[in-house]
Amino acid sequence: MTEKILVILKENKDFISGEKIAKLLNVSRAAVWKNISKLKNMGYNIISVTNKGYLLVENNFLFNKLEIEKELNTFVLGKNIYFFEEINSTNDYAKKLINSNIEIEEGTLIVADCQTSGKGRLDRKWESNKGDGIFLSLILKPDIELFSIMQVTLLAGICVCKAINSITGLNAKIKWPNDIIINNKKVCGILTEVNAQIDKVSYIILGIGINVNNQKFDVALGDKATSIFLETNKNIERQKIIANLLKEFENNYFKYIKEKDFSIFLDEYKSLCININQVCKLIYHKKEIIGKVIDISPLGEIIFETENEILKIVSGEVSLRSINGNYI
Ligand code: BT5
Repeated sequence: MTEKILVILKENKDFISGEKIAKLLNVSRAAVWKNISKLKNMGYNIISVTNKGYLLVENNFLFNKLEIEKELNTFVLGKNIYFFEEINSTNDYAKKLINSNIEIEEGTLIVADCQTSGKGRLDRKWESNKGDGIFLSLILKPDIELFSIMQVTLLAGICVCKAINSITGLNAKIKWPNDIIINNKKVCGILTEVNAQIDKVSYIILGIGINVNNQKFDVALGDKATSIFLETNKNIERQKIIANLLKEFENNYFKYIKEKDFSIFLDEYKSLCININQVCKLIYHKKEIIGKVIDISPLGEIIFETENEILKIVSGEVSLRSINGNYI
């Protein structure tokens, strides 16, 4: 009911009485009052005036479960949301849910306003300050083989780029496999973790971190990171990006699961990928190899040409670095 009252308050630009809200929702005035108090505690600025009723002073930057639910227009993804003001890591929480006795629906979404131990790949740290970024994990249950997980990650990269670009007009690109880059700096990272039996996937945890309203970063990151705010000088409501991203991902993910074929997204991936035709250093099994990325295969591997051979490489413990400064 809290959400319904919020919608009514948002739709009314003038005061609306408790009685009218109660009538609209067919509930008691006491129930309205209780839920208005709940909204106030959540940070909504609601003015109450005797004989006039309630007026919501809009604050576009509140970020909570209600605001996310209100924006979402997906059918499956995000139907179940766990929201935290602070958590160690949304991916770790997803793991906890999967290992609990609760039945977890496909598309369950975990979102936090801040992470105390945000993780990157290989236990690297993901800077996750309060109020600035998107930290989310989606629990998926695709009927695919272990090898194909990488393709789900690549697909997510396409969708993050499209969501950022359509909302902001920026030109976000992908650094293979799944760093999202704007003007040579990292704006988003994706961490996919898996729960599998033999070679079949049981669950995928798709963790996505996007820098949205960050005005600065830890010195340790130097100038390797950027945010949408730093690139546009505008603050953006994070829930809008989440909604756009989930809609985009839902369309593509279910298409992918049906066809079990990444090649239908290959042209789009390649058009967003900054590595093609770049000479770079590949860090692979702790070895550094210099070569040129000549293409991306229909399975999503990079095709890497060195002096002596052509390698096909799947994502995993690989890192690509530009040697001519074209990207980080
Ligand atoms: C990633 O790892 O890029 C995956 C990041 C995934 C974060 C999300 S947030 C929600 C979910 N819950 C989690 O706990 N994690 C996921 P990797 O490719 O290993 O990159 C990590 C490197 O990126 C670090 O070593 C830093 O150099 C850099 N980095 C750290 N924080 C950053 C930030 N906020 N913005 C840009 N770069 C960052």
